[in-house]
Amino acid sequence: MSWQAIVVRVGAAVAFTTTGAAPALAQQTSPPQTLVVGVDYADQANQQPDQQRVFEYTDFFTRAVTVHTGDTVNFRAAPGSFHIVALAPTEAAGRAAYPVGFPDPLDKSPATGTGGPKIDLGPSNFSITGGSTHGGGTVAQNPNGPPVCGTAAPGQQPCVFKGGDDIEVAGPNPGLDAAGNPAPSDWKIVINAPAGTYSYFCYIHPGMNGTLTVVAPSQTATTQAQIDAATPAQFAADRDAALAAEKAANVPTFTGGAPGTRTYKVNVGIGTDKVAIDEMLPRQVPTLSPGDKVQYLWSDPHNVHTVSFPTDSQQLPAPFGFNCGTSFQSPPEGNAPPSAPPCMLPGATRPDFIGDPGNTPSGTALANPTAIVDSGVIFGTGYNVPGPQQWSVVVNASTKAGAYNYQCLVHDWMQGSLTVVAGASVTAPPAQVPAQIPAQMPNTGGGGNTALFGGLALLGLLTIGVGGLRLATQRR
Ligand SMILES: [Cu+2]
Repeated sequence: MSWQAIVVRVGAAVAFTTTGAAPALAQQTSPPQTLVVGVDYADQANQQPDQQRVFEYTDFFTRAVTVHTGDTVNFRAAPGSFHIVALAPTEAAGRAAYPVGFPDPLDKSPATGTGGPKIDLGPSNFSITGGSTHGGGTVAQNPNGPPVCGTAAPGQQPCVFKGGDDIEVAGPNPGLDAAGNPAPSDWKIVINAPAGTYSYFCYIHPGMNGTLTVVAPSQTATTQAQIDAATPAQFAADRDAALAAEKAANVPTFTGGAPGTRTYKVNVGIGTDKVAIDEMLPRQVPTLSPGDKVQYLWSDPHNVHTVSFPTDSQQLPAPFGFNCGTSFQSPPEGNAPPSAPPCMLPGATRPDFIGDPGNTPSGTALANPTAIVDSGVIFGTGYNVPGPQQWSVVVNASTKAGAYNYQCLVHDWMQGSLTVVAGASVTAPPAQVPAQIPAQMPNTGGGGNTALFGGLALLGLLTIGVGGLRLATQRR
């Protein structure tokens, strides 16, 4: 699995508090300065797709900066990361004006996997210039980036944030160099806003945000030295909280009694306030007997995932594609040209780009290890799109014995497995099954406004539908 693929398909987490750098030296009339604010963080020790685990730091380093009118903020994406940074009066106002996803207005038939609405992808998956709290602005069609302003691309000037009700959205800015290798990637925006308090945040990771304060020339602004000094401790705190949450969730839990009456719980990713942990937790479910159930929980509020059997099948759909009504059409892989035009709903004038609606209702019995069984894309609670944030499979007398391997279509490295044995009375290995552990997830602490998202994928895929471009991301 390449980092490039990760980038395309990753999402992240949340940041609420504004514990940024402390005030700095006073300068009466300072020349305009540029402050570099980190977006995500490179943490190779915990970004290991080959071991089915990736921490996405859904955090800004730091979470608060104070500037003067005329200063520039350079949002520097960590190598391999994928976020969509925006400035707005508040994150909530930004989300209200430009949702990431919303129930399909063209097709009211339910998604097969969740039974809930099919989910369209919104404008905030792209660059928006001149936007506002009541919409409008120029929405680019650049699903794979780069942003339309503020990057090192030839001819680009910095973007400009005017304050008031202005909303400016970078669009996808993956942490890749021109050759597609992981590298820091800058997005610069001039702050031409009057004194006041504003928000910077990531659209695809609800709750990943920080506070931008614009002050009068006579007041002090944050210095780069302050940001740089505060960053290591902030990263360490984020990482340690995520490691603890991962450890706590990496334990098989079930309710029920004897084998054949159990419901096992699996987290399809979890989140802390500042990290999206893109991992199936636990990765392996103890042996299942007829009558047992596996309940998958979308426990990370700020990410998007699927549960899709079997792993690495060419028959699995892309996580985002075209809604044909009764079927779902994946966009072309990689940079391949479309083999056919996107399907259209009856009477529609444009393709309907949605999350994979899945092919298997929750509660369906597994048949055999090679059958395509797909939950479809499910958004965490932070996106404010309809759930439910869970889906399940069961084992019955007709389920073939064997190993059942599954993955997330958005984050290919997120993989897990179940083992099914035939017959009704099989004793699960006691060592692996600590009695009736309550299936409590670590509290992600964010409340309704903090969702972790596996948003990367969303963006990259979305793009495909609209613009025809796509990051070079192959499902393996
Ligand atoms: Cu995922």
